[in-house]
Amino acid sequence: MRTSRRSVISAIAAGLVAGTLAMPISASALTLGFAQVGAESEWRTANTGSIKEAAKAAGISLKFSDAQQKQENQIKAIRSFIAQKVDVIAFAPVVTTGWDTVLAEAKRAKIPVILTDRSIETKDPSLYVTMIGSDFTEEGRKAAKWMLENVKGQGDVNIVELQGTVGSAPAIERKKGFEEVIKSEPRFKITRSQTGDFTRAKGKEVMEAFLKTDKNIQVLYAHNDDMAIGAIQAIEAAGMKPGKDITIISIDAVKGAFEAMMAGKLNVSVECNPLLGPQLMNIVKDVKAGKQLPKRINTEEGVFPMETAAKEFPNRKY
Ligand code: GYE
Repeated sequence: MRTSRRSVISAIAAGLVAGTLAMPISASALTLGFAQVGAESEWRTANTGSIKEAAKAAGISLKFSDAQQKQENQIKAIRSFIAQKVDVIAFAPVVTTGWDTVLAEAKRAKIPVILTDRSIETKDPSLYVTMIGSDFTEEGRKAAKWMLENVKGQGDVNIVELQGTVGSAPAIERKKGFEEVIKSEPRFKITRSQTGDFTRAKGKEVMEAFLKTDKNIQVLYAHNDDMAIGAIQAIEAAGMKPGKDITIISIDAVKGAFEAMMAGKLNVSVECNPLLGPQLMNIVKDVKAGKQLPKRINTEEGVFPMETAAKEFPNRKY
C-alpha cells in the first residue's frame, strides 16, 4: 500500500494531538534489546528461536546480539542498546559476576533490565527488574537422585563430570545441586571434573583426555546434552559402550538427547526448558505497563529416562 501525503500529514497531526510527535508513527511498538550468550548448544539455538518468534508474534521490535560466549561482547551489546535508547534490555548473562557497572549505566538511562535463563550475583538487586529461568540447583539434584536410584550395586561409583562454562550460573548450580545429594552416599565419588564449555567439541575433547588417564569410570555427569553427545563419541572411540559401560546423565532434554537415548547411548536427561520467548515478551509488556513483578520467575520441568524416550520424542518441541 502506498502512503499518501495526506495520510502522512494526518498521522503527524494525530501525533501532535497525542503529544507524541517525537515517537515513531507506530507509537506503540516496543523495542527490546536482547544480548544472547552465543550459539553453543542445541538448547541455545532453541532459546534464540523462541525469543525471535515470540517478539514477532508480540509485535515487539527486537535488536538481537550474539556474544559468542564472551562477557565483553555482551557488555558492548548492552552499551549499544543503551545508546540506541531501546525500551527494555534483556540478556542471558554468560557468567554470574561483573555486571554492576554496565547495569548501573542502564539504570541511569532509565532502561529496565530483565535477566533470562541465567542469574547474576550483585549487591544491588535494583539493577534488574526480574529474572526468568530454570532452577539449575534443582536440576543438579534431580540428576543425582536419578543416579542414586538407578546405579545399583555396593561398590565404589567413580563419576566424571563435564562442567558447563566456567563461572556461569548453570555450571555453578548444577554442580552444587548434584554434590548436595551425593554427599550422604560415600560410594559415589566425583573423581574428575573439568569444563567442556557446554559444547560438543569440548565435551568430546575433555572426555578423551579423561579416558586416556583412567578407564575406571562408571558414570558421566554432563551439565548439558551437547557435552554428553560429544563424550559419547569419545567413549565409542575408546572401544567402550556409552550408556552401558558408562552410565551417562545429562541436562536439557533436547532432541539430540532423545535420539541418543533411543539409540541406548544416553541413560537420562533432566529437562531444562529453553522456550522462554513468549513469557519474556509478556514480561516486557508488563514492565513497560508498570506492573509489579516477582524478582524470580521459575520454569517447570521434568526428568526423562531412556525408557521413556521413544514415547516422548514426538511431543518434544526443541
Ligand atoms: O543448559 C546449555 C546452554 O544456560 C540453561 O546453557 C542454559 C545452558 C544450557 O549452553 O546447553
